[in-house]
Amino acid sequence: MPKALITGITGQDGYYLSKLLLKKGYEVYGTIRRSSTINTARIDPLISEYEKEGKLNLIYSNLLDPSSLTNILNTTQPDEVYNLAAQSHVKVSFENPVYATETSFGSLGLLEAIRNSDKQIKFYQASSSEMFGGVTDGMLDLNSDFDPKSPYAAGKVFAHNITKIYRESYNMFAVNGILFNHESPHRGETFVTRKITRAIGRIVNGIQSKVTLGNLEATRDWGFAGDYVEGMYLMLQHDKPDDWILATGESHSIKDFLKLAFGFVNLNWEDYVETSEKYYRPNEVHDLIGDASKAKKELNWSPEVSFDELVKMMVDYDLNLAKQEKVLIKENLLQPTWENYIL
Ligand code: NAP
Ligand code: G4F
Repeated sequence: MPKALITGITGQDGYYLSKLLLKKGYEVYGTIRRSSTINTARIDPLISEYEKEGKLNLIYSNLLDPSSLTNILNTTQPDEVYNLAAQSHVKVSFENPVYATETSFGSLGLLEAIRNSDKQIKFYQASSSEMFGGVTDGMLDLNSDFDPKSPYAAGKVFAHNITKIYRESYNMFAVNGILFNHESPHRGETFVTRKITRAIGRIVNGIQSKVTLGNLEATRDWGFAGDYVEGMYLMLQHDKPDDWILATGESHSIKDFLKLAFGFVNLNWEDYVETSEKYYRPNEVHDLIGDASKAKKELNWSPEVSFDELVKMMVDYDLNLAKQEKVLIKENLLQPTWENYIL
């Protein structure tokens, strides 16, 4: 039975990837961070299903603590390591720049731990389209230059480069997946797509009246996270290590997203959306669109879920969630604090 170690298993991609690998029969080890409240909500259904039989195992660790990484590799001896851990919010990376970049620098500690324990372990690094800094001419591909525009992106460029350096220097199976934005009902609630669909659910259920956003003109190449983790897995099954882009090749503005999402509940987005400087970034990545033709050709990967299907999936999920919240609010079991939330 193959063994995989996933850093950042409690995040959006950690949920979809662990689900995929568990279904494939892997024994999965995931790193979690100690926090004052329990942070395993996304993977709780997987814990119930797989933990008892020892298929899913959670271990405390932090990418900022290399000793924890060495210990985990020695005790679990995985065949594959998926390094998904990051402070992944671009705007927050301007507010906590050292923490955000140091976490990406932590990838080096993990690569070193692999090099010193077992160089046969395959390593996946979660690289990001943010490294390109935006479109200058046509679609972004593997020949496009990196021009990071945030501490987050600068940290990711470091992790990307060091992964390639370890591949070339030590003959390690280390790959970079440069993924464009991917979303889902399990997307963090402070990313723009989920912030919008959460607000729609609450507006329809009468527990929120408006949503305040930042730059509505930016465009993104949005795909479905469930499709993208399949690509991560395929990269580690390829016969040789390399770098690949995963993207849909389509881009839409925040306004397009708003129009479509509010349209699904027959509301006009302009009646519910405000903008505030608070959500603007010191430096913006205006437009992103990616060319995933190499992944299609070499990995036989292509996204299955369309933009419309993705938005509908997120709206439907959040309508249902808000309906449940409404019941809890009525029974005084939940405080309706959402409009004051730091998002
Ligand atoms: P996410 O939902 O924000 O999850 C990030 C995960 O990293 C969480 O499990 C988080 O733990 C963990 N983490 C944060 N700091 C850590 C640290 N210092 N040590 C150990 N774990 C830490 O992100 P995601 O959307 O799943 O993305 C997964 C990876 O892909 C990230 O590296 C992200 O930068 C990259 N990426 C994402 C996208 C996208 O569109 N989603 C696109 C390109 C690249 P807690 O739950 O405790 O916070
Ligand atoms: O949803 P976002 O915060 O995602 P962003 O910055 O594109 O980053 C995500 O995708 C990257 C891949 O390209 C990942 F590497 C990264 O980890 C993360 O998953 O913002 C998207 C756009 C931005 O242009 C932002 O300025 O939406 C704009 N926006 C407008 N109003 C907003 C808001 N973003 C957020 N988070 N919140 C707003 O209120």
